[in-house]
Amino acid sequence: AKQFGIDDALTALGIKEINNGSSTGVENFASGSEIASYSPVDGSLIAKVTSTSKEDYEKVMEKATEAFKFWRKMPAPQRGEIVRQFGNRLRELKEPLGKLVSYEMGKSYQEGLGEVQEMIDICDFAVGLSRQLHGLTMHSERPGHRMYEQYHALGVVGIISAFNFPVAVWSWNTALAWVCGDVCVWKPSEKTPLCGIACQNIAASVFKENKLPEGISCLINGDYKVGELMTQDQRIPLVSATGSIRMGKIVAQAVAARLGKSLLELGGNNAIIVTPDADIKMTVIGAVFGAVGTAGQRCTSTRRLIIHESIYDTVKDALVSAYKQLRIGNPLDENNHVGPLIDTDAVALYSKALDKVVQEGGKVIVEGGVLEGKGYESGCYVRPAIAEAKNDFEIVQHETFAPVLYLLKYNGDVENAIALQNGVVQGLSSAIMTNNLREAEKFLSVAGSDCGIANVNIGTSGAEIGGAFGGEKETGGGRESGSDAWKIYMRRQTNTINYTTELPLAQGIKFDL
Ligand code: UN1
Repeated sequence: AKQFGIDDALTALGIKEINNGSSTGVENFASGSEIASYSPVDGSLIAKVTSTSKEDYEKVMEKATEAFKFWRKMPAPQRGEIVRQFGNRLRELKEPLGKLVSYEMGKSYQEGLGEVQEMIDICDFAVGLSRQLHGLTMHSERPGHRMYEQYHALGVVGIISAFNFPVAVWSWNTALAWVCGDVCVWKPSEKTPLCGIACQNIAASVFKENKLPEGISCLINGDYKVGELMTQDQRIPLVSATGSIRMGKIVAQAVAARLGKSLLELGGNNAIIVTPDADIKMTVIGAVFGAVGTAGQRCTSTRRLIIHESIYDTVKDALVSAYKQLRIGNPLDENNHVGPLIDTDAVALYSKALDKVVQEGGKVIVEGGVLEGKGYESGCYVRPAIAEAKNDFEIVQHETFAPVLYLLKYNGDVENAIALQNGVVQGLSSAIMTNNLREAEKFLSVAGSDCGIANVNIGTSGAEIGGAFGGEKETGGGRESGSDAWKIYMRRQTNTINYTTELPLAQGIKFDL
């Protein structure tokens, strides 16, 4: 991995050191089985990571629970100061971390840097937030009484994240949770464990420099069984999980069985509606980036284009010629647009989807296929494909985490397009391309898009951290990142204070002794 400076990046992130010691953020706790991390870029083994055993997990939880008792009492703006330092450390390490993300996950280096930028942005947001954890005050119905609400730290927050945003999604959760006074236990995807270790090293160094206890940031490694330790753990009041709908249903039920809270950010089936009033050039840029960026492995990736029949052929032709320009190859080489899929299992799902759409009566108009030969030895590089399809095809209803774009045709009013767009079980991101105010407002109205994200003249992916991120229906209903998403990381308390010498009851109830 000498090429593109990967070795230097690993050294800068302290990956080498951690391998012979702890991966938990707690000294010398790591005794389970091994997880091997292979790069989809060139197929080579980057490193092996020890997965967390049940005994280790217990030790982590003890440390975390202890650390919480300290951390919750530190004034929130002081916690913000720690997050500010963490954000600055990320600024210093943006390039090596962006490179590791690209190498371990396979997204382009530019997108790897973008992901680290999202981490920096959420830190800045959290620093400001640390002085704004506001509750409301209310007027009491009783004389001489005051009522208000306050937000207190919740406890140990469990974070389960996916391979596709191996560092940013953790930071959206953890930066907010930290300023809220919580401590975090993070299980990154077993497909990107080194990104987890790199982040944990960065966080641990900042906590250590500030002489703060271990356990404010904890890392555990492993597959779903390790995740289960958290979902079933009564000591974890909130589990935030990002991943497939299948995983989310399991997590939600396990957490609900003990009446804990879960924050779910699950699959999407995101569409762009292209109306007769769309700017075609903008549509093509938005759709192509949305469909092939991150090799179609964002939960916000564009899966469906719903195009009005009057401009269908124009849009289709423009897309076909845009796809011809795409360069597929090593994502660390800035000349390439599309990198590999995460692993060969993902490649198999991609191939299956293309077979399935044809079986169901669809027509492939930009051929897919798995690339072979020099530079493609990992077996993870595929050609982005486009198929003409129908919304009710089973495969179209399903989220395939790969660069496969389905073209759907609508006629008549934009309402018909909205019905197609909403006609899936997922509800994450959506967009309309139009210069027609009526169409745009219909799309944004209560009878419009049913998604958590609805954009006008922007594609479906690439949301900024300032807004709340997440979606409806089987996307899970959770909101992370900006706006008031912080509230789920805290517990709300309503306080009524009587400063008189009487004890009047609410609702005018008389109870005289
Ligand atoms: C994800 O794919 O899980 O909006 C997150 C976007 C990114 C985040 C995607 N900011 O595409």
